[in-house]
Amino acid sequence: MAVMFSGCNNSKSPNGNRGALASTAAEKVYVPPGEHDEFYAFFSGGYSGNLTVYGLPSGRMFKEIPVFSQFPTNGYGYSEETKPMLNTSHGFIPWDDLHHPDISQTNGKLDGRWIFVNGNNTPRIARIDLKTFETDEIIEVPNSAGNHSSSFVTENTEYVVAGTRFSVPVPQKDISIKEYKGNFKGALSFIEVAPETGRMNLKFQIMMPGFDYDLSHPGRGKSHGWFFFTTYNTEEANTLLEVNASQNDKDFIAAVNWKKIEEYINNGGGTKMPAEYAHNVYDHSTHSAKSTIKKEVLTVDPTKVPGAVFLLPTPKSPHGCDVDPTGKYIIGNGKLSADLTIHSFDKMIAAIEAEKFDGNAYGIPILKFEDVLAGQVKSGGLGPLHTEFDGKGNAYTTFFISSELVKWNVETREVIDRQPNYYSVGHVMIPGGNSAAPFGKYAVAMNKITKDRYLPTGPELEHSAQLFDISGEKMELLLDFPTHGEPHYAAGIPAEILAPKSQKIYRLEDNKHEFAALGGDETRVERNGNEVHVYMSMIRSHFTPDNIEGIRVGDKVYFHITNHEQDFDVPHGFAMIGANNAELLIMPGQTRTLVWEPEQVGVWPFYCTDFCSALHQEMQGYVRVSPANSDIKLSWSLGE
Ligand SMILES: [Cu+2]
Repeated sequence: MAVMFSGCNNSKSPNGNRGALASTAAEKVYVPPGEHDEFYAFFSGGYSGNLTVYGLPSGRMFKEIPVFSQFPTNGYGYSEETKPMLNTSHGFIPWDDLHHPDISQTNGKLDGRWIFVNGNNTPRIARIDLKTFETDEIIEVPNSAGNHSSSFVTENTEYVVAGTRFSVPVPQKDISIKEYKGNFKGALSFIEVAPETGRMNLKFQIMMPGFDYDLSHPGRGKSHGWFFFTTYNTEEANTLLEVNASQNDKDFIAAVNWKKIEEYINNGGGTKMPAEYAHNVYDHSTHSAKSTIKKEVLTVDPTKVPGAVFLLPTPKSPHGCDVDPTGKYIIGNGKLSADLTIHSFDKMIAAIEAEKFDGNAYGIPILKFEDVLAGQVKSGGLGPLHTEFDGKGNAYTTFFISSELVKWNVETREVIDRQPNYYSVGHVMIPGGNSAAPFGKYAVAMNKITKDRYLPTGPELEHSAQLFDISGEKMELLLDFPTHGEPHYAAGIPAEILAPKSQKIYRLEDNKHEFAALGGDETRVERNGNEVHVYMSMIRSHFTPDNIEGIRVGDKVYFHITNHEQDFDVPHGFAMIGANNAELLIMPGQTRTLVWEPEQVGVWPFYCTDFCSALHQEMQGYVRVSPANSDIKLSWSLGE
């Protein structure tokens, strides 16, 4: 234990084993040149706002997918086509704090169509297409703040949820923060997902008491139709929360029968209220996003739907809320508790049917702890946070304070094994972890503190993921690798499900972008007042047109650029000197638009930023910028 706490001093032999054992571990993670990993792993990028894609077991990072943050690497959030993705009711928000990725499911199994992630800060849920690995849709969540207990999906991806961490006045108003208690509300939002297209729609919000809603997981199997949310601050304190929100010995897991609420709504229940929230959708045929502001949301008062919401007392300030693959057990990890609490779904239903309640909170029935408890794990660890499952009857729980991963049996609650983490582990991920069918070969621990695990890089270190082989009785540490931002949870899926359907190009004949230049004869430059539209094409190794004259200071120049390549992995870039937004990286068959507002007279070059052929350096052109009052005619060259 001492080693785990002293973190900074054990650089010589942190895992104690060298020689034969270490080389066995190395072989298990070694993916030879040209061969592929067995799993994709999607890591939340935390405050980077983005999602990162890794291979397991190698720990190699393949891609960073921009979601909530502007991304200069490819111009996401800078190009005219992608700017609408970052629109919100607060205006353009070019960053967020991305937390929990979850892969779509069919019949409780990962289907690999989409991955959902939440923006924790400015409440949003995004859907990423797993054919293109691009963000297709972002929906803002009204009446919420700190969208934390998200974005988990039900077993047929009927819904993705967004539970608010911070309760707020609903509707927002100017009131004293001291009036928190009883006046603030916690919205649990159910966003329906269209089965064919994945298109999201905020179907309803349950207006819960003003607790903090921390994490959530869907029921499955017999508990399908229910959703479970951990709460803290059931004290409804509004100051010094580290003391005042730890007064109650038990907080709650809120059990929500969403099928019952759905039925209530489908029969005309619920109250429509005004709300402003953005819904941003990217269209792969026009290669462009549109942002729409919605004006209304359907809210549900849980006390008006008998049998829909119950509170399960759970010690002590619970964080993780995890449902085992069978759907029988709901595990609440009390972050101030040494023991894990396992609730039984069957016992919960029996207690509800017998109406054995222990009072209520704002009209929501509270069940008795003993009536719903299946058992506890007396682990001796400190600060349990999250639990995942291997599909073979075992659970794996992270302990933040004692920095360890503990394996235990779900039925007997006996501890089987424990492995130290370096250091302060948060989430753990087993591929398929939030599903009825996990792939229990590897577990990845996501550590908050890295200290001496890598070469020092100044005060800032990337966080650390630790890969364990969990195929045997004992866990075996195989590999450390850095992760970008602050990872909160990850989602893994066998490569054989995703790789075969990964898209290689965008077909030019499907390009319906309104400013695309699809044939050489469509390339041109047009002036409309002080707006100049350049319809440009690119193919190895030239731009058409290349030399443009007749641009004036004060013009707004739109470069609409279509990449004519139809070959896998041949993007071209576009960079304009003095452009104060970004460069663009344009995929084969795609159209992207960069706005440039020239401020200085002169002849200014542009060029391709992505080395694309032996003559990549020759892929360039000029724009001549004349004074604002110049009468030089607009002209350009097409290679003649
Ligand atoms: Cu190029």
